[in-house]
Amino acid sequence: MATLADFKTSEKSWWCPGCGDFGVLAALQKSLVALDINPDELTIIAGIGCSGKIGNYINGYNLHVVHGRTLPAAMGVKLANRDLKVICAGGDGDAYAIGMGHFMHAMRRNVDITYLVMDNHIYGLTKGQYSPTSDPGFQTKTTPKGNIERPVHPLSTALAAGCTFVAQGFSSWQPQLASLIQKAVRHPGFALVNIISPCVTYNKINTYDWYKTSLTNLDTVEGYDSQNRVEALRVLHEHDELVTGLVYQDPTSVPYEDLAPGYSKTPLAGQDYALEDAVWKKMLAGLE
Ligand SMILES: Cc1ncc(C[n+]2csc(CCOP(=O)(O)OP(=O)(O)O)c2C)c(N)n1
Ligand code: SF4
Ligand SMILES: [Mg+2]
Repeated sequence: MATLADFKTSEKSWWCPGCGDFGVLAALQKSLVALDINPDELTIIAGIGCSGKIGNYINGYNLHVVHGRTLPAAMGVKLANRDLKVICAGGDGDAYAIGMGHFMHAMRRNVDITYLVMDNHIYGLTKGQYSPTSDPGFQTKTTPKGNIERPVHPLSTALAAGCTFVAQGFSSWQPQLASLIQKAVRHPGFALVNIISPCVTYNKINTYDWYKTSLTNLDTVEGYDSQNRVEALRVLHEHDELVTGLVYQDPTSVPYEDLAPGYSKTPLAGQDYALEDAVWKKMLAGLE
């Protein structure tokens, strides 16, 4: 069984002291141990951003892809080798701005991958521009007079798009976040965990203290039914998405891989594709 040390790398951290991304990394590493996954069974597909550096700090296969393109890469990896645990990680810009088109289609396709979005309501890597989740009125380098746009609501958007697992964690609340990540990885289908991960350098409004007083923990909401999509939408609306916990899980979810006609149970990556000479010649003849 792998230990915490097996998931660490010798890479020196690039993140600012106090960045919420440290909490995401810690919860993910703890979860991998609890899930009894080995580093050689794990693929992290990371986006571009401060958040995307997370792949460098976790021992496993790591693809650091073009900005906004974690999901197509992840679906390709999962379909080529369904034995791998595929976890995507990136920022709110990577997911909900440049990557939004992929996000919508990945959810309805329901390939068995986990998506951790490290949401700090800002573009951190490029030094503080507003993002799709920035609050109205938020002043940044690109919105010096305050943000005049309405924010994307990732959780409601996910529910509307047919996502079969929707959760939100907070990087400071480690036990709940680790538990959500484990549930997401176990879920058979596409699982979104939006993680509030404060940027201490460029976002002085949505701070740790601000979240601690603004968030409602769904685990403490009596009678909350995480299998009821309509109720989930209502509660998200009521709290302006400032909740943590399991928002929704479809207990009947069947992943894309199990529905695709003719798709093999044996990982494609492990199959022998050597063609017999006669078959090859017949194929060539068919092209003439
Ligand atoms: C195609 C492309 N467009 C723009 C950029 C510049 N860029 C790099 S990271 C980034 C946004 C980062 O914000 P986010 O995804 O929220 O990650 P964070 O740094 O906040 O973790 C942008 C616009 C890029 N690298 N590639
Ligand atoms: S700029 Fe913000 S998001 Fe990036 S490492 Fe620093 S605190 Fe974290
Ligand atoms: Mg960001």
